[in-house]
Amino acid sequence: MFKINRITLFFISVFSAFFQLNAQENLIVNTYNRTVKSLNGDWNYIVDPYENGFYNYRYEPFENQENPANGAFFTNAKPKDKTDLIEYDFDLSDVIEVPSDWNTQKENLYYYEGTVWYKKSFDFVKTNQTNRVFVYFEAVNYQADVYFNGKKLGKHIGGFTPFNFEITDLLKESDNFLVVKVDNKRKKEAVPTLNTDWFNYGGITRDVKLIETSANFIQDYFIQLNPENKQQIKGFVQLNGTNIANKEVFITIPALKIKTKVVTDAKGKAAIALYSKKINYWSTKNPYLYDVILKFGDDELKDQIGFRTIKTNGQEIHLNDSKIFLKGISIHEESPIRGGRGYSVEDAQQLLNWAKELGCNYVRLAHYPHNEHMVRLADKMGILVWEENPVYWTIAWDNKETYKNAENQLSEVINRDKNRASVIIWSMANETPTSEPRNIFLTNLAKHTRALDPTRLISAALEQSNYQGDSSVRTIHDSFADVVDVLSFNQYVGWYDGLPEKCGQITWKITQNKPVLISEFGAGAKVGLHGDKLTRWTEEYQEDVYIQTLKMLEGIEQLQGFSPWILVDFKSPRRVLPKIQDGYNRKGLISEDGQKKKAFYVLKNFYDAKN
Ligand code: GCB
Repeated sequence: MFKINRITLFFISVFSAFFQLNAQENLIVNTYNRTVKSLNGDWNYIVDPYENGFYNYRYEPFENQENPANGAFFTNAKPKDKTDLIEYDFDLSDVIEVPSDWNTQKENLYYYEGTVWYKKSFDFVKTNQTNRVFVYFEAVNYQADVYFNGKKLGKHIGGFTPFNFEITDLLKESDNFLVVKVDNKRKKEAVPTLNTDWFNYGGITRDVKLIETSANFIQDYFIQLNPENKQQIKGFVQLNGTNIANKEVFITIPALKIKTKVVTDAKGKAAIALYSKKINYWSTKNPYLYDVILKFGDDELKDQIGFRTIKTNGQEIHLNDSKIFLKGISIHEESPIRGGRGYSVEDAQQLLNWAKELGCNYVRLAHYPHNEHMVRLADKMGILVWEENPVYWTIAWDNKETYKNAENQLSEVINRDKNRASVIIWSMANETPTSEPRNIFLTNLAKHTRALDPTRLISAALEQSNYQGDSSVRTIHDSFADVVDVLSFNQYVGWYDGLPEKCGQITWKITQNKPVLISEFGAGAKVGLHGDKLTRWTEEYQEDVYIQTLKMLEGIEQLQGFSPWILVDFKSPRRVLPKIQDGYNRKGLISEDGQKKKAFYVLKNFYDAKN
């Protein structure tokens, strides 16, 4: 029915490859302190399980055709007269709230995995004609194909990291329409893969913003303490625009009386090196944030940045050269207020308040990058953070695209959060089975991370095993342990591995001379279910697992902290036991409706007693 010539196809694919690269390389940081207009709120949506709005009846993508037919949803077409045949209409379709997942907003979409089209219309008057405008998505799960006023801007893969596209040349003062095809189908070769233990929420799950910038502007900067010299603040600033070579950028930190000028190179980048002997170091007890102001021409950008070092020293972890024990808890990004995917400041505040109440100085954000509110609040609250890439369980280790995807998602979270003092550990993966291709995959990720960010530690939640075949002695036998800075692993003695009393029979022989963090331990309990401590799912069983595990872990000489599994019960389609799980993983110390279980207090007492 439709013919398209090869040259057109070629140009379209070159163009979309370019735009994909663009999305990650031109990420605009610090959208909190820029001129933005929110596109949150009601969007029209169309559920499209057959992807009828994307492919024609020969299963050829409409977007590869010179004149996309009226069936292509991204054209947002309307009948021109009464004879016109158009079989969809965004404006007559129902609305859905952005940000938020579709699963908990629309009952009939609870388990839906597939394509949903989103459309938002808006007017926009630029404050200055020469200004540029970008559309910025904090996260869309999992694949987003983005179109603006009928033109493709690009696509983004990965459900938990931000991306932006420029729309300056396509923008009108009125009747703009932004269309996003959101597809959350799980795939074997994706990151994460088919199999996880969390809910695959679909949708535009975080904020959408229009960012207005000058023609040439400050796109990115990295301003952190030099781990090798605590009197030096180091990094770079990167400009964006056509006139960015050899330009002056002023950096001011008023409280340190620093006012400095750097000059950009041909690519608009300049190295930063600032000195002060009077830095008030950021720490868990003193989460001091400095106002940092960057100025380039008319463009002025502020941030609040903490300065601290994080290093390992033999078997210890040092924050500002002092040993610190990480009193942690693992957290999934679910809203403790509404249920469903968490996205708001209030969600983040509630989760981190609970962590504080538990006595934590550290949280593990599992198993994927959480929203930016979390790390910004952690900065203010003095909570250390482990951030994780969603390389989970059985990834397609041999697939080059899978690697690229994992690396890209990791780069995006590092880009977003590299100025947050709270973030101390980048985690490459969780519970991945050892094999040669997996070791290469993870080692390459670690190399990439170190090149992007030499100021933080690298880890991964590994698995433990029997020492020389003896199940009463446990060890870490994994060559990736040689690559990480901090040796972390999950262990479930007392839950998946025997009964709680088994903790008393196990000793640990960890041979690596590195700090050890237990990234997970725990047990399931239904809040309000009571019984003796050998009855599964009771609060008493879970409480006993905590008591026994804490005793057992004292036997690990290198132990520098832990993040038990998990702060709050969370949704997982793997958890089907009626009356107990009902779709929830019950290992939370707090139920999904905010009730604390007995084990909460065991851990709290332990943390309160530990300085
Ligand atoms: C694990 C996983 C975590 C699961 C947990 C469990 O080891 O890392 O994602 O939810 O166990 O509850 O089984």
